Amino acid sequence: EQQTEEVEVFSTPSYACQRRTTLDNHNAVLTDALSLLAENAELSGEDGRGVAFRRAAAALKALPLPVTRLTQLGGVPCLGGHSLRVIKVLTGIFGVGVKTAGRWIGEGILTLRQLRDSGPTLNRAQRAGLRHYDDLNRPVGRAEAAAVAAVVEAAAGSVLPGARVTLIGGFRRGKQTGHDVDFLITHPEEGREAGLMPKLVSWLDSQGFLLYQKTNSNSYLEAAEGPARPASNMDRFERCFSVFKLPEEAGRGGAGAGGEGGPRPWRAVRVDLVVSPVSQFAFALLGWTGSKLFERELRRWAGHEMNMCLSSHALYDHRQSRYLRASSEEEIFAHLGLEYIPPSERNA
Ligand code: DGT
Ligand code: MG
Repeated sequence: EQQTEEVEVFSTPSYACQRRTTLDNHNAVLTDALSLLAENAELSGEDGRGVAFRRAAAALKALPLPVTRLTQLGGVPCLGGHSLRVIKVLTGIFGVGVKTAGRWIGEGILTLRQLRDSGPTLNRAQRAGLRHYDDLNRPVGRAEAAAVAAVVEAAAGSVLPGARVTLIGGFRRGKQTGHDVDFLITHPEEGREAGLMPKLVSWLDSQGFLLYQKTNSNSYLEAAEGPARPASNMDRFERCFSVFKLPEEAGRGGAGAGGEGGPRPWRAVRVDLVVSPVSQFAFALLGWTGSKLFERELRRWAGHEMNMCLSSHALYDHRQSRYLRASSEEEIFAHLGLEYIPPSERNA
């Protein structure tokens, strides 16, 4: 699902004769799928399309690593046309990555309709993704984010009075639209937040706000992990990936109309919920506000320039061999020897 691990963006020369292509193919799933498309095209006499697929397959064959994200393929030639479009439509489904898309193409599934009809076994996330495909590929606006915020605040206030809900991600940086809405939830009294997520989720579910949810429980233990691994940017907070069923209000109308049945009273919206203990709140806030590149550069600065390890949980100083505490983002920037940059200026 969503992680901020480093991914290489490939750049490849256009002609196969400019590239060195060995027998080591790191993208066999995709290249097999594309070769199959090429064969089909050739068999039905569409030689042009056949060659296009063969070129696309060859470009992928030359890559030094497996592709994990579509965004890596920006610099790969010959993938501009039909090949990329097919992969794009399929990976546009929430819960479907390049690997799954490649497997389906290999099975002859090129469109959402074929996927719906021929039905390989989909997991829960993919079923939700396919069912709400249009909604989930339509940007979420600020008004919708505010409406989700109201729901999450009601939920948190109801299951843990005093809980604080903060809008994070792109909307905190002032973006007008987003692919999802992200929230960080904490409680001013350390420890009170423990076990909050399951309660939150069951409240939301009981009120009919959830179309899909997957909850991961907290597994971060500072003492147990020690400084050896704090740089890991995979979070160990209680976290919930979900799809909300957001009622469309009259005021926001219009945009929500979709599907065969005409205007609908609700739309599906991706929502990420994260719960952090208040002692880690500033780190979580900084780590989840983004942008992704800004976060990556913060960690790079911390490591290379300060000999520190920054994560969404903590900041470890290797020189002093200790964790540096902070209760605000300002303090973390100060620890890092950086001028404070507000969220609206972190849109790197
Ligand atoms: P969007 O939703 O496409 O408008 O853009 P953002 O900036 O809201 O991006 P999003 O929602 O993918 O993630 C929000 C921020 O949270 C992102 O800038 C980096 C951070 N983030 C996302 N997933 C993870 C994760 O698994 N671990 C950590 N530590 N941070 C994450
Ligand atoms: Mg977001």
